[in-house]
Amino acid sequence: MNKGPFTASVTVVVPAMNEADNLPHVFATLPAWIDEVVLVDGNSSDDTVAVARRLRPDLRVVTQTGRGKGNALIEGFAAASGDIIVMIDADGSTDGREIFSFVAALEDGADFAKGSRYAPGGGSDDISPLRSLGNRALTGLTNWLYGTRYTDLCYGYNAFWARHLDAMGLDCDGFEIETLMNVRAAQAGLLIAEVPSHERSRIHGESNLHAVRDGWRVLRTIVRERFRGAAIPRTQVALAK
Ligand SMILES: Nc1nc2c(ncn2[C@@H]2O[C@H](COP(=O)(O)OP(=O)(O)OP(=O)(O)O)[C@@H](O)[C@H]2O)c(=O)[nH]1
Ligand SMILES: [Mg+2]
Repeated sequence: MNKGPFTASVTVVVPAMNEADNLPHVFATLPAWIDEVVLVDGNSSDDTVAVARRLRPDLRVVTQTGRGKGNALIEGFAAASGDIIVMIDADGSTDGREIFSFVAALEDGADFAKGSRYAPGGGSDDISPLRSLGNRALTGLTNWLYGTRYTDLCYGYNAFWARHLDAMGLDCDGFEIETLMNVRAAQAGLLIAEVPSHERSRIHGESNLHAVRDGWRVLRTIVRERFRGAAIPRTQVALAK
C-alpha cells in the first residue's frame, strides 16, 4: 500500500487548536507517500477541522477529550495505525519535508528520532532568547540526570516506532510532553537518534506556550521522572556495562 521510499507505514499526528489559517501551509509540505494524517483538534473555535478536511479528504480527525498539547498528542498516537508515528505542529513551524530524515533515521535502526534545532544543520527562526536559555538549561539538567547527550529537549518535531508507545507509557497534559517522551525513551533504553531540524516562525495566530509556566512543568517532569523509581535508570546502567 505504501508507495513511498520506505517499507514502514507512516502516520503523521498533528495537534491543532485554532490553526485554520496555518493548515494550508502545513499540509502543503507533507510528502505524498505519508500513509495517514491524524489531526487532533483541541476544540477549536475557528474552522480548523473543516479546513483540514477540505485539504485532505482522507484525514482522520480526533477531537481531544482533555486539555493541552500533551493530551492531544497522546490521543492522536492512540488513534494512529502506522508503524511509524511522526509528530509535527500545525502552526507552520515544522516543515513536513523533513519527515524524510526522521523516517530514514528510524529505518536505519533508531527507535526514536528526535528533532534538534541545535544539532549541526538545524536552526530556528522562532525561539526567543528567554526560551533558548531555558531550553538549554533544561537540556543540560536532563543530560546530567539521565546520562543522555541531547542537544534540544523541548522541541515538538519527533518520530518513533509506534511499538515503543507502551514503553513510554505517556501520561501528561501539557507542553511537557516532549520532555516526558525524551526522558522515558532514554529510561526505556531506546536507541535515540537526533535529527537536525529547522524551526520556522509560527505563520498566523498566537502561541499557546507560556515560557515560565510551561518551563516549570518541564522542570518538574525532569526531576519527578528521574526519582520516580529505579527501573529505567537500571536499564541504562546495564547497557553501559
Ligand atoms: N489539540 C491541541 N493542540 C494544541 C494545544 N495546545 C497547543 N496545540 C498545538 O500544538 C502545536 C504547538 O503549539 P504552539 O502554541 O505553537 O506552541 P509553541 O510551538 O511552543 O509556540 P510558538 O513557538 O510560539 O508557536 C500547535 O500546532 C498548536 O495548535 C491543545 O491544547 N490542544
Ligand atoms: Mg508553535
